[in-house]
Amino acid sequence: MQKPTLLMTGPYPEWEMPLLKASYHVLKLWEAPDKAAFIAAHAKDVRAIASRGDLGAANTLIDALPHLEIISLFGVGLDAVDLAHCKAKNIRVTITPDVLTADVADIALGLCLAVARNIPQGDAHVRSGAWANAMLPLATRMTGKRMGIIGLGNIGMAIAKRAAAFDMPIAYHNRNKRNDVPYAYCETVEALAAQSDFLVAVIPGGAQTQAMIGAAAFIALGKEGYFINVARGSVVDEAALLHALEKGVIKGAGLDVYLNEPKPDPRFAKLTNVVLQPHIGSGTFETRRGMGQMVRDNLAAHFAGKPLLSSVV
Ligand code: 8YV
Repeated sequence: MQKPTLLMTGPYPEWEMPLLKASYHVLKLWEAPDKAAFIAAHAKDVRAIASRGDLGAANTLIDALPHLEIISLFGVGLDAVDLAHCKAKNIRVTITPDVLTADVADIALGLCLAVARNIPQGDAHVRSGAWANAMLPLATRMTGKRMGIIGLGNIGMAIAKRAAAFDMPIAYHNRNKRNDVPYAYCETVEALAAQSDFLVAVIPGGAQTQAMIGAAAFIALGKEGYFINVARGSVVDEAALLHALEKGVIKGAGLDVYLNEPKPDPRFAKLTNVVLQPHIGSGTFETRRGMGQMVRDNLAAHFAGKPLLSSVV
């Protein structure tokens, strides 16, 4: 039987490639020098897209593929796929939930600690030999400080669980109050910021959350507060964040995501009160193996006519 043609929009971990190639005729869009010509040449064959949460699939790509049946995303972010468009065209969409929850929560807490305790500065201090001449300035305690979580979904809950181990009182903001958690609910991001020392964003990106964390939230968080983002760059008004960091409106930030990835605004790199990571919240061998498996399992289920494991459309 002929293998179905699978279009990949960007690289996966290399161990995934032989596994995918065993079942599919794999096309690598990102390696094509002329993407439009590549798509036009293969459009009729493509039955599936394997993409990533951060890359998604544009409607122009979807519309160019007349026999597209399924988009399988390596990640949980849905902001880069137009679900209504997929639904209207009867194209299934799958994600990789749960497997990445713990790692994204871990990196959120890691960023809190790294920025408050000046871990990168301490590392540089030892490496450079500066320690022989001077002590590192004192840092800020994290234990017992107030944790504010914007987006109390699965990852938000995992962050809360970890924050509880640091004796942090926990509050959150969601579109709706949850009745199944003991944490304090704030109706607005600004109200949550006003009662947080660490304000962590973990809400989905997309039109509904576009720039929802802005200047007023940073003023409310205040000059002793830290902002952490493991969600999407789009959920923050990035100009307001840069201003808040440059002017000391807030104390610091730990960021895994940016508006322009992989080339974030160069002003971030000039700041000494930020810890920056290259969108690696889910970036462990363990999690990425689980994500790859889930992409393949969803695709295999689709082509076997079985129920999908984790479809959103
Ligand atoms: C991944 C993500 O980093 O889940 C998401 O939506 O952004 C991340 O887990 C990305 O999709 C893989 O590169």
